[in-house]
Amino acid sequence: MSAVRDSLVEEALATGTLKGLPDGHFIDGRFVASEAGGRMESFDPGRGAAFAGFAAGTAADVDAAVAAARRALAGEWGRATPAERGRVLNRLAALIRDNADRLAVVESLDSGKRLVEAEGDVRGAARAFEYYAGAADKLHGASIPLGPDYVGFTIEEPIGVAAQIIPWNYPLSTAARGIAPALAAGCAVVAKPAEQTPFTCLMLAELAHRAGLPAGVFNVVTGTGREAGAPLTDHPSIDHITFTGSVDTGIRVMQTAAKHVTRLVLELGGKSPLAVMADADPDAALNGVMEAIFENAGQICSAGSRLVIERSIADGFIDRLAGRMEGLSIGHGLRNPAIGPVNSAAQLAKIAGHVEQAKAAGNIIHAGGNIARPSNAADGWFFQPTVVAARGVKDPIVQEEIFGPVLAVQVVDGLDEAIAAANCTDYALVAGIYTRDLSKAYRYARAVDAGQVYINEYFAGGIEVPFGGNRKSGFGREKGMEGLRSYCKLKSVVARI
Ligand code: TXE
Repeated sequence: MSAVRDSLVEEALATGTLKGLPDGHFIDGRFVASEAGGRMESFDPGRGAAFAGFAAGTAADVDAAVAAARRALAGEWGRATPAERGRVLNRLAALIRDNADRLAVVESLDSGKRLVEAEGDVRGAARAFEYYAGAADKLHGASIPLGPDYVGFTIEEPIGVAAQIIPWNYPLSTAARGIAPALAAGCAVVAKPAEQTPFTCLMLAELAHRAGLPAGVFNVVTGTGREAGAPLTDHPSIDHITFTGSVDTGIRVMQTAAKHVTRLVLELGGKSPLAVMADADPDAALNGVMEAIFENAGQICSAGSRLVIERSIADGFIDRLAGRMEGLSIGHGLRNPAIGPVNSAAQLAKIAGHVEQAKAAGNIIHAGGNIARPSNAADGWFFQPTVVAARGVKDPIVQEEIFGPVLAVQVVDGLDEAIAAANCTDYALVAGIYTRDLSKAYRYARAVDAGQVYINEYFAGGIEVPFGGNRKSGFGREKGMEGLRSYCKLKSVVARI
């Protein structure tokens, strides 16, 4: 139990906001207002009401942030040794832990997610900085054997200024998983958090500064995608873009990046299958399926949003699933219910639209299916945990990312059909399987197109494990040592001796 956290939760629930939220962009080591003076508001999804204002940035603020990042690279940060960079990141990890309560409460209030999940995200963010702190001075090149008359080797150089476009579903953790390796590699960063959730990224930048990061190394410009995000990705002085968001915006970012031949990592959506085979441990599989789709009310790129289940166990499993869902509490994220709100009115309308379309097409709804209005948070944005039977592989409920607590069920016969069902969408981010037969599990892992496969525990692993997608889910990898290399440019040096 933490008294600090409890008093922050009480303050937020009683007053509808929190005192001391960061205000302004964070540019060159300090908070500054928008050059054009613009402001916008962030909403508490649990109440469906605005709780704080923040700076609405434009191209002028982006220019200032990119210029600060360039200066920082040319200054002491560019000369820091990898070990010195690692020490700063370790201090930042410690500061994140020292400020964990405040970060978690702000994250929950801003994004709507349950406080326990926000606390997990904060721990994950600290862990990301700790992991890459340890990696900063282990980023070796290779020596290349060319015979007695040559010396050949490679150097991993920082790519330069890295832009980070961050979504609203995991504001702090997405920022951390991109910014930590960028700083470890020696880059400078300009981050643009989602306009729905700007605050924890600003808090992170301030903590980084307190940890000893020189001014200008980590800048944050808040505002909309159109006014602040687009000028950032279109900036000629940006060397790399990490974008996490929708496929449509990802395509736009890629087109913009092409103009300047800017490197990019795209982490887009998913429609990830979770196969449950007849021989699976039924309780572990049930818990796994629930967590895969209901964590963060289903607003996860890697959510297990399709249950692919063997016919012989399908009816009993779906009955148990529907039974478990009836008892789930829904409410304000800071009250730690089983399911929190979705992030915005627009997202709620999108989810409801998909489910209404399925109902109209005749899909059977096994559970949920409607907007929820919990008695203690009636004006918030909530959707019931929902299970929908799919009508074949072409069904939109199977093909389209809903990004909400809606599980589509595909019934199959045997492993080959499970693999075919898993591979039936344009997305290829994650796939999971529950089975006691390891040979089946590995065959599935080989045959599905996905950036990562989870066997008998969905979301297994952490910052150590590379993460990213194929096809419409994007390309490039974050996390792990692969994530660090995303922020490096490789130089080969060969000498005749
Ligand atoms: O995404 P956008 P939205 C999916 C999910 C969701 C849908 C729409 O299905 O329902 O996308 O969400 C910034 N140039 N995911 O509209 O537009 C924007 O300000 C540069 C999946 O919120 O992709 C925000 O910071 N940046 C996903 C970020 O892009 C631009 C996470 C994401 O917003 C921009 C979120 C532009 N032209 C949504 N336009 C995942 N992969 O986890 C917007 N942005």
